Amino acid sequence: MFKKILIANRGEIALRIIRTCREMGVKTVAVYSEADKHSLHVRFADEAVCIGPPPGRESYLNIPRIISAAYLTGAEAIHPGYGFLAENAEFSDICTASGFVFIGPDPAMIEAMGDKARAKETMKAAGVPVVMGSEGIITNIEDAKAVANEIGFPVIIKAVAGGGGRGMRIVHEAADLEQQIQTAQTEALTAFNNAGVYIEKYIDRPRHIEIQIFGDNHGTVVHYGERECSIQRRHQKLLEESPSPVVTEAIRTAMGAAAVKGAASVGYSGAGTIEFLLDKDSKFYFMEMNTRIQVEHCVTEQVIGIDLIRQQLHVAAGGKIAKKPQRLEGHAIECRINAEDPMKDFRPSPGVITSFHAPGGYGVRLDSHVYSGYTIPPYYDSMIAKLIAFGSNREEAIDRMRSALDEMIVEGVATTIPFHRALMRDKRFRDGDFDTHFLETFDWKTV
Ligand code: MV4
Repeated sequence: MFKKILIANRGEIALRIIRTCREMGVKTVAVYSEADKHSLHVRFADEAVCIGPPPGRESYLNIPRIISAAYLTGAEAIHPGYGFLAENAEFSDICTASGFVFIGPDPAMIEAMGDKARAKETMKAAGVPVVMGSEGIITNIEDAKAVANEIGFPVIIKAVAGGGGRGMRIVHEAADLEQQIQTAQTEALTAFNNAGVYIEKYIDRPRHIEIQIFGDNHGTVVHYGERECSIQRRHQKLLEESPSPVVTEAIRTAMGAAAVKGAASVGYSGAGTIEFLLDKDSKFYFMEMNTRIQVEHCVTEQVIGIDLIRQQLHVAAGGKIAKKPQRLEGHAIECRINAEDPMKDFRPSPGVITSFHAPGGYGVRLDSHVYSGYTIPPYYDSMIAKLIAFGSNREEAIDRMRSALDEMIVEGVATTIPFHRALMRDKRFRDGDFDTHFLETFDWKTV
């Protein structure tokens, strides 16, 4: 095992990684921007290096400064967390070339999954179900028209460099196709510096279900069940749970096997997530693969009983993972507590937390880097805590979450807590009767 690692991140995930490292006897190096001097990841790491001014591109996204910090402190490995440089192929490459172990996949893997059309073709070749559509990017309008007419309208145009819902458009009729493709290409070029787009059949009101997979460097790939992530607003997840209220043992087995087959076909190593769309007929289709640990990994940890950060370090250090299938036990739900005002269209609400009380008790976990007197800087994402409740079944987990939310106190800034309190009391949510469009009509103020 490594003696010392550098954590190239901030906030709750930096703290999450430090906690596991302390348990394992691995020393930690925090890096921080000038805005994060008083952050808990700086305080709890064994060493901390200031890497620059507040804006991300001058600190947490600045590769030379992070590599310099690793050299100076004698770290052996670098954990990127999520966001920032976690899915930057160049960073993975530079870490390795500089003599550090990158705790994540190699650059070729990150690149292959970063191109959404290429990722789809790779999965299709491995036998993973994909949505009907163009083979690779659209190169001429006549081919695109032929594909769209064959699969039927509505279709969806997606940017190859997009992902997470950026650069998509739905086309309802043939007359609009050419214009929409051109607009999509122009927008993709501006946003991603890559005009490549592809076409798919539009799946109406799908659910977003993802499979947690894990590979080691000895050829083993396993899955740890699914996460239900359909509760999203403008492609930002607000709540995740495992298992999904609609995934049967048969769906789980098929989806898990498909995810493992896809990941194994590329020799995947480390933590990864395969995202699927699940349609109304319970058919599922590959959507994207994330080559990092995700925000919502905690719900999987609670139902599987494995510390996924520990396992990332274990695999990166050359260790093997257990091949035996893992059984899901109980139910876990995660609510993202963001410093955003749900009364004002979820507008960010940075500032000083004047009072803070963390809920606790049986079956409650709070992953957070904030405290009373902490200032939420305006430069980074607005997530300040993840509240996780688990129980022997979904109803128990929801009731426990409702109770934990009711005792949580965050004063000084607006948060998404009132939204989640309403959600826990909503009949459709409690019945598991929702899809990716649920929040378009859910009015938390009237629950
Ligand atoms: C789709 C789709 C319907 N049909 N693809 C949104 C995020 C990006 N990863 C892909 N997304 C979608 N792709 C086809 N062929 C609907 C969505 C979608 C969605 C997916 C997951 C979670 C929330 C969503 C909200 C709107 C649209």
